[in-house]
Amino acid sequence: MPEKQHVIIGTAGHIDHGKSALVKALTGTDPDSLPEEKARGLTIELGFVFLDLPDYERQIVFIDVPGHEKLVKTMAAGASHINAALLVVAADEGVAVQTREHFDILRLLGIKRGLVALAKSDLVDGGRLEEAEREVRHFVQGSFLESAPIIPVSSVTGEGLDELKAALMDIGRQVGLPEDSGVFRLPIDRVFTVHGFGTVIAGTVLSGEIRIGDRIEIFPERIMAKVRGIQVHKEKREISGIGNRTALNLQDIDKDLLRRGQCAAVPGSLSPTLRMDARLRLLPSSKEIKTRDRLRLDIGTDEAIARVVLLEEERLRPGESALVQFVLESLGVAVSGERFIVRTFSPVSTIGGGEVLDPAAERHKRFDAAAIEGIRHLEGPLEVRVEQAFRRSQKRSLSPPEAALFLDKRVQVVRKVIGKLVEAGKLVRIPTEKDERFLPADMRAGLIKKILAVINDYFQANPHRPSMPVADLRSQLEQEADEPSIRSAIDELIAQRTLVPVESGVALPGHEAGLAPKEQELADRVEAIYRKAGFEPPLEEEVVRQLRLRLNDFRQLLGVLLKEGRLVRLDPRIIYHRESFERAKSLLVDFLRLRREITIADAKEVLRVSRKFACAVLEHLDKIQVTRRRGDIHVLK
Ligand SMILES: Nc1nc2c(ncn2[C@@H]2O[C@H](COP(=O)(O)OP(=O)(O)OP(=O)(O)O)[C@@H](O)[C@H]2O)c(=O)[nH]1
Ligand SMILES: [Mg+2]
Repeated sequence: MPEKQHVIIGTAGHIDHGKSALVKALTGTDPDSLPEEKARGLTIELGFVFLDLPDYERQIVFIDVPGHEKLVKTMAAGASHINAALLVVAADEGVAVQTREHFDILRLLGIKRGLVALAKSDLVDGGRLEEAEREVRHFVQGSFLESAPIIPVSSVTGEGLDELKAALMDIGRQVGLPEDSGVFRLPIDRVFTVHGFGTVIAGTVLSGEIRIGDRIEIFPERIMAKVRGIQVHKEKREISGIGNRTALNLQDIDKDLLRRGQCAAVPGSLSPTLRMDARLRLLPSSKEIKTRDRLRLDIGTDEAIARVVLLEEERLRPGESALVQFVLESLGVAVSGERFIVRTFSPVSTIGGGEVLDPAAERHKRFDAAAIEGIRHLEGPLEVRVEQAFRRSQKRSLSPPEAALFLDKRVQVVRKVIGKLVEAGKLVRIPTEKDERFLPADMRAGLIKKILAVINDYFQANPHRPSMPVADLRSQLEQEADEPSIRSAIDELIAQRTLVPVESGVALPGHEAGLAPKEQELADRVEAIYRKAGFEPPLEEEVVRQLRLRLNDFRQLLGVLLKEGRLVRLDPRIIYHRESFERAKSLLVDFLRLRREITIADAKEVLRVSRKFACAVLEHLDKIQVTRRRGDIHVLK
């Protein structure tokens, strides 16, 4: 049987106004299941009750919340992901303190649908009922409940229950599926053990799907677990998905590690953080707040304690909104666009709420115009948000799935926008072996500039080096960009012929290894020694000793002299001055023209050198293909 789409309806309202009694009257099940709740006649924990209507195409699920003033945190957790609200107001008492507070919370959470039950109608006469109805109508003016039905009901006599049920079914039909990022996420609202079944977590699947055997990660603690079983509405399932109230039986996990407020999700898909950027709106009934105030931040099913940093104001007044950064006292998780509630630390009252814009923010300086502009972009249209996702990643390229995770959007949707941004010249594609990544075009331009500056500096400092090793370049740019971005920028510069590849490095075109004046002078002295030595040059060690050079310096000079062709290496031990070699070559070639062939003994005689040198010169002539060896003789080629 295919799963009916769940419609999750949260109760709200002042203590003792009849929320739980109403849920029981509608469903036959008492949401207050704890002995303590029954004994005290009040709700302490969230109650989850299904309303079974066989002919209805959807499945209504109630989340019954406590009305007690000390349990607003539990109410906020219960209301965090509901599709519609059932605001319960007792007809005899009318709008009371937590009626207001719960209603504020529903509005701050962005709940769009619902209705009002005017409860305990059996306790009042018609006149009072009308009065109460007028009061409620006035109370909900200008809100999502402005034109919602207000239905008098009695859980004792059953009056109005059918009408209420019909109205709830109507609302249920209007509830569409939420936008799905495709990445499984379930904020935990209940943890329990079932005999013979093990540890179970339950909550509403907010995105994606979950199957038996899947691995999940519990955030923010980053505990890994495996799904052993799935239940939806008390029945076993192989799979559950978005919008469904779902219980997951977990393997390899201790119940003591689990609590309401954690979030089960695809491993690696959330970023536990101490900093979140957000838009915060204060209720008109709030008092003024200032930066560093300590607040309670209710996000998802969790409550965190945080300091608020006002990024663009000195103080925030009632009814106003501003960009803020929350600095949490312990790690938390959220997704982009997630709603939250803010309550004062002590005494506790609900003062505002808003929307998370950057769920894993950097630290910002207050009044930093660039940072504020960046956060504001995250409130903009999707195209602006996608671009900002790349921009905020601080010189690091991102893959489309990474950007989609940050924005809590489907990868396909984000990919499309990326395509447009590339076309508009705002993003640059960075191909890698595994995937493709993207970088904002201006950051890429900055990186290219930086690369050229680093290379220029390098050749200023090392004029005799033929190239700058790519590894050196990378290590100097580590702070500037990630590896794929650097590699792709270098490739691009090579393709443009702004750089030339040389062995394992790069050089500027036309770069000739040159020497500083002082080194030049030393090189001249080295060259002079070889020139003067003619056909019987000294060994390298002798030159080093004679000029009192350091071996490394000498090698560098020698490298330049050989590269420039002022000296010629004949074999590992013998180096000739170019002029000496040319002279030796022409003497031997003359001899060959006359005699057609030459032996080592002949060469010894012609050049008047020892066998070692004669041999080296002849072999080098073979090597540069002036001559060719045939047994013991060499002939012209
Ligand atoms: N006469 C009458 N009494 C009711 C009705 N509904 C609830 N009550 C009584 O009101 C008291 C409180 O009812 P609950 O349903 O527990 O109230 P609640 O809103 O769930 O209270 P909390 O969960 O603690 O916020 C109980 O004693 C109920 O019997 C009703 O329609 N008529
Ligand atoms: Mg109750």
